[in-house]
Amino acid sequence: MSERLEDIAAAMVADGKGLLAADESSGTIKKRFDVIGVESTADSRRDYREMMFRASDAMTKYISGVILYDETIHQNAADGTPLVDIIKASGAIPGIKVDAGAKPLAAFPGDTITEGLDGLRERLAEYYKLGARFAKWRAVIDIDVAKGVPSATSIGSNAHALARYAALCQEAGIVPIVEPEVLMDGAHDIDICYEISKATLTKLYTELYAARVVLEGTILKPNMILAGKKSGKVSSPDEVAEKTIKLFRETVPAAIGGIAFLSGGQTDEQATANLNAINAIGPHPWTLTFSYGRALQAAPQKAWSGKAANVAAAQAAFAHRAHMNHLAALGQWQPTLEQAA
Ligand code: 5MM
Repeated sequence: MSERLEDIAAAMVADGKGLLAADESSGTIKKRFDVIGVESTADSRRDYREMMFRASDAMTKYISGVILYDETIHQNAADGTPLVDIIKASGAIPGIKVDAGAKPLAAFPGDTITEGLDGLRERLAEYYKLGARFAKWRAVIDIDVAKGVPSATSIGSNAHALARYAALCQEAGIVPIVEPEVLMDGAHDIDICYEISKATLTKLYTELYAARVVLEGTILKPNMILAGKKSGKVSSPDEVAEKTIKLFRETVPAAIGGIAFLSGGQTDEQATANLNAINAIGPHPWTLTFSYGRALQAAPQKAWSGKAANVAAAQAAFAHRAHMNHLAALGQWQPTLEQAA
């Protein structure tokens, strides 16, 4: 494959394929394993991820790339094959999470700043040698209007960090996924999500221009525009699609390599239905696909439950969700396909 940043970015969103976000940090994967009653050890994490990367039906047809965690990019499969080689053999591109997580922003209670810039140039050089051709950095923007969260300082600091990260990635020959996640956990309505996302994306692209980031060699990983979970409202796919695309037309340059949404705590089927509705009202200036963590993995995690005997069933569950999201990335998904399965 070409090593030009814009070609890597284009391949990440091509043909209705999308990204598998398997970059849960140790704390997050433990929480996921707790739910299915599996102890989180280096071996159980390896077995679980190996199960997905060897799901050849899902990987070859629907997955363009995998976002890995530092531990995983160094791990070998049970038979000694590097996990990165299994991903590459399926035709998917290995990627790596390089942020060090969201930490409290001093003097701004309720706001966070994502850390990890120190030493990043050296870490990127190492990840490139290990096979990573794209990276991910996630900024977390919570919404609590009554408490003045997010502050303009939080949005500005996170956008600036994303731009510094993106410039370092491109210097290293690595495509940066820029992920400014406006959380859907709050009690806010869809219009507040729209306004906060608008402020975030506007600031993000101002900072990316200022940092001389080549937009064609970037992928945006955004939240969809929808009502917060605690609002008691579930935004319909048509409303999500209309508001998400309206916002992107106002704020996201057509030049970027593509858009790959996060699922953010939506149910599996919501994440698919909303992506489908977004693509069904196209054509759009960008290719829009998925970069889901929970909405791709919840079903296979449950099916697997830590047992080798369940590997085939878990791989089938993963293939099904990946297939549904592939169709949604093409605007060709229908709810009846879920029932049929
Ligand atoms: C897979 O989860 C990722 C890592 O999260 P932590 O660093 O908090 O452990 C996360 O960044 C993920 O890539 C994105 O949020 C998208 O995942 P979802 O589940 O929202 O689709």
